[in-house]
Amino acid sequence: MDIARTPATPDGNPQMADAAPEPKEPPLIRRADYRPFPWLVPEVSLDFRLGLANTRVKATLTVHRNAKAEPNPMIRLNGDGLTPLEVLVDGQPINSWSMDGDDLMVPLPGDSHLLEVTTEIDPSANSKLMGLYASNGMLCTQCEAEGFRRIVFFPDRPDVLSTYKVRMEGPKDQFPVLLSNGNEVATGEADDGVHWAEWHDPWPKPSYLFALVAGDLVANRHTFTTMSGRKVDLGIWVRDGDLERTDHAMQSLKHSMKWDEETFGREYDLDTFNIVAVSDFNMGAMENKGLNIFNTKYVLADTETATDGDYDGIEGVIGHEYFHNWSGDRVTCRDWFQLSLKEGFTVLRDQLFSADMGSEPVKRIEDVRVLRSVQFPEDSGPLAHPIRPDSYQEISNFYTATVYNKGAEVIRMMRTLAGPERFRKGTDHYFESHDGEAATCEDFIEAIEEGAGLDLKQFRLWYSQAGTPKVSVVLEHGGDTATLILSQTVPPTPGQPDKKPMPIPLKVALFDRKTGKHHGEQLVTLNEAQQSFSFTGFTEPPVLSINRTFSAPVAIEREVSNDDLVFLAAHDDDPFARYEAMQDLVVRHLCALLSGSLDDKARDAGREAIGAAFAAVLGDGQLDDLMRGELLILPGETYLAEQMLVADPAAIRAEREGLKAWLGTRLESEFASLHAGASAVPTTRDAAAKGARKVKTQALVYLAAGVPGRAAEMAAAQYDAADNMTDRQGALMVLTGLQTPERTHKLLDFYNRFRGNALVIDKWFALQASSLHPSVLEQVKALAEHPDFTLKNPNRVRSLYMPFTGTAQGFHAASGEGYRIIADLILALDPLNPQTAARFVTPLGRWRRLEPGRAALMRGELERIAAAPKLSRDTYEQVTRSLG
Ligand code: B3K
Ligand code: ZN
Repeated sequence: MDIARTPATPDGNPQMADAAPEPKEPPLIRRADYRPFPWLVPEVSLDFRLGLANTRVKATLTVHRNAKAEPNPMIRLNGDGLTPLEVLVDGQPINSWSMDGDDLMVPLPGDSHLLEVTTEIDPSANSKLMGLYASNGMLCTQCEAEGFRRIVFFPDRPDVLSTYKVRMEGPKDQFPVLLSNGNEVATGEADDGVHWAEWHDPWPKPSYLFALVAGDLVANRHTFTTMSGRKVDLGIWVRDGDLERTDHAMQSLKHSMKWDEETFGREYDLDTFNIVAVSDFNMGAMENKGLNIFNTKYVLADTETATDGDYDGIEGVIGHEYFHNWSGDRVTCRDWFQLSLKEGFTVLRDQLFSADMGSEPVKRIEDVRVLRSVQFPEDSGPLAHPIRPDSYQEISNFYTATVYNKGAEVIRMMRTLAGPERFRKGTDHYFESHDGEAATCEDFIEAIEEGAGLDLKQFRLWYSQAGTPKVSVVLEHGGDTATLILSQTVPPTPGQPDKKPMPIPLKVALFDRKTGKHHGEQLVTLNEAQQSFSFTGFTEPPVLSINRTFSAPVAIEREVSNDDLVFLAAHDDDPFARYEAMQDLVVRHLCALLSGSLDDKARDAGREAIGAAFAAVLGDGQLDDLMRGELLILPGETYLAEQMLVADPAAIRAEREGLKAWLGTRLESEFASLHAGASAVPTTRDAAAKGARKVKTQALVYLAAGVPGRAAEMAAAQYDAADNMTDRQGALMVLTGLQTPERTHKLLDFYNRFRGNALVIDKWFALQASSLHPSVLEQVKALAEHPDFTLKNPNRVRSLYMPFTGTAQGFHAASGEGYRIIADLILALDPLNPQTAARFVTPLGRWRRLEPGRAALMRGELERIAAAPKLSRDTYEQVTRSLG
């Protein structure tokens, strides 16, 4: 059996045509129901006659009975909104086919057949941006996870691997460039201005990696010589005016290719590697074999229009998609439950790559910040799931921070346990033993066990248990021995009330208070519910530094004094631990304030401790500015909310802003001189200049909270002097949060300056929608009416509404209007683009952790969405899970 959708009615018959159709519950797909597909499809040939509004596709499939599967006299070819125009078996038209829902069922009597199916589609009407769609006059595809079935009928599942031959023809003036996977093997001209191209991809792949692009594009072309001396033609394809903004992407691609050879021994395997940038795209990018398709956001950059963060994002995403060539394409997933096999591993690979290209500790801090602000809340909310989920209704909903980022953390722990060299032996073994296969997470774990020589029996729980483990830490001291007593609990999550203890590798160091030095870092692994570890040679109680480099994705709970945290913030030789001590200091202070447990005196003492730690960071001549910038970032509101059972977003905002204002006032001259010093650094792309830009805006952020008048002047001056987008955006961000006439002037200037540049106008929307300004809600409503706003472009939708979901005074307005705005958006967007609509359900799912007034309002909006007559599977699943 297929990983079957359960039948529409209990007896498996289609519903009666004259009965009013009940809105039906989408079937639950279960990991345990996996069965191999009864047919192998070794070869596929696709013939496209391209048109924006009408594309005709003929698919020719060679099929053989799969000896390893239960025999089935029918072949199920998945479809989504398709009608078969013609079905041929072994060259003969047949009419014995039938439809089962959207799927085409074709009887196949023998062991081997040639199957030909023709369909016709309208790419210009495809607003879901899944399958073949039109974007700005070009045609492009997105097939992962289940978009191929919107192009042709096919066994659209990742364990059916085929070699693809693609022929496409279309009007040359409209589509001068015709691209697909693999290598171009032939081109030619037909009559009436029509031309054609044939591409052949020799590597067997699942349908989700198919890609086609046709349009009026130009390329930045380079070559790369692989480690075995093969020359690869590289092309980054964009619209005419965008060519000069592709150099950073090209550099990033070459660095990725070299890095994967050096670090993982992986060489590229085709003669051509193409990247195409499209402006209408549901996510960041897609790793189609030999033809990556990218959101323009992750390709286009120059100093004037892209921030340092954008540059880093491009490098990371180019790396990520390129690395998929091995971790995803050469070795793919058996079924979608195994998604973390390729995504978790590839995120780890891109994280290691970015760390090697820039600052390792800063990259680690950034990655942990994302994990804590996005994945931890997911793990503690209604949508919690293990990195290898057990069931889903719509797989698009499982491209999550858990599968991606926690997945990467889990594999990173294997690397920490094995050490980098042995881990590399493990990954070599994985690639060698599963090349050309559709593998499982279990295959990966076994390969690491064998190759790296690890026992991961208990470690497998990280794949099956959801929830962020809590580790409570006590350090006792007696004689010359320090004893570390660790205990763990993994909290219950939906469908998983009881959890088992998991192996938790923690890097620890014990510092001597007097010398400020530690006695060597050690790796301890907590395997049981509770365990103790002893360390001798300490005549005085040492200071504990734990979970250094964030060696395990857990929440540490411990009693620790402000003095110890200040000590670690100043002395720890692990930069991550230093950052962690600063964060801890602030988190503890703000949580205590919010719980009402601090009197004025205790509050002042807490502030002084934080102020002293900040002053030390500001005055530390040894620190580079990139790291200094990290140490100066306060824990985010989401992370703070995560520390509380029930949160009041307005109170969190008020206390956090209060602390910022206090720091801005107390350290006004330090921040001002930091700003002045950083402003003198010339604009280049090197790390020092990048660090200067980072702390420059950080200084403004604190000053804006403490001395808004002075900050407004400085920000306006920074804006006017800016010769790069990092400074300009930073200054405008600060101004947008202030109530000053400069706010309006600079917002207008920014809009007029960059009008027509979609990616920069996205920033203009995002800056206003995320601002600290008290009227953010009114501003977002007005921006939704702006002529440049459209629901059709996912980047634009995300740029307005995603930042808004982070605003305490907007999204969390006590009236509930912010929640209503997002619910209205979901209802309006769902019929057009369900995948993007469903992403906005997550922020509404936090109601259980909010104070009762807001919780009721939020829940009410979820109920309103749930009651809508026709919801996509995507939104339906997220809303029902969120209501719980
Ligand atoms: N594999 C794609 C994501 C596809 C998402 C489909 N809903 C990009 C990536 O993770 O590399
Ligand atoms: Zn990926």
